Amino acid sequence: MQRTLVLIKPDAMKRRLAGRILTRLEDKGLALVGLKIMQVTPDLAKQHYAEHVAKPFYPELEEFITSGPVVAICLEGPEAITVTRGMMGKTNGRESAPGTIRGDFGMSRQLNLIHGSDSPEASDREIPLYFSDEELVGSTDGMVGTFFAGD
Ligand code: IDP
Repeated sequence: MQRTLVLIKPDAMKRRLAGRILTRLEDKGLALVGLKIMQVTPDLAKQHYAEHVAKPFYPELEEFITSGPVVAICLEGPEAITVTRGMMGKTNGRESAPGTIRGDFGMSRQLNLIHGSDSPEASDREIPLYFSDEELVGSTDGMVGTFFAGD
């Protein structure tokens, strides 16, 4: 069982796509274990995108990710990181396959609607940037655990 950090980015919020994106992830079978709407600060942006801070596109990326609220989501499921990345599609919406979130809803490399952790190391680092332990529920008990039984 894996957890991943997803952000519904400000462009998707402005376009009122949050519900449709969340529905896709839930329809797939990923379990919501954390969910909130929040404003990313410049400090948080620098922590989140630490690997990109020195890149030429970083100032624009920070401006974008702090330009309005995001929905922060922690999802859980078997291979949740790879499953979510597959559903997102490639970074650039123009290169993203139809059927993926970025492929179906976007034409931009930067305004690409959704973030998802790209490795277990990334999710271990990113989830605590957005959620305290108290804000995450356990999904391995009760209904959600039953849903994944047998995998
Ligand atoms: P990912 O979100 O598909 O994992 P990363 O390479 O980690 O892609 O880049 C983080 C985010 O930075 C992207 O989702 C996108 O919003 C933005 N970005 C990436 N590359 C560029 C670029 O070349 N120009 C402008 N923005 C970029």
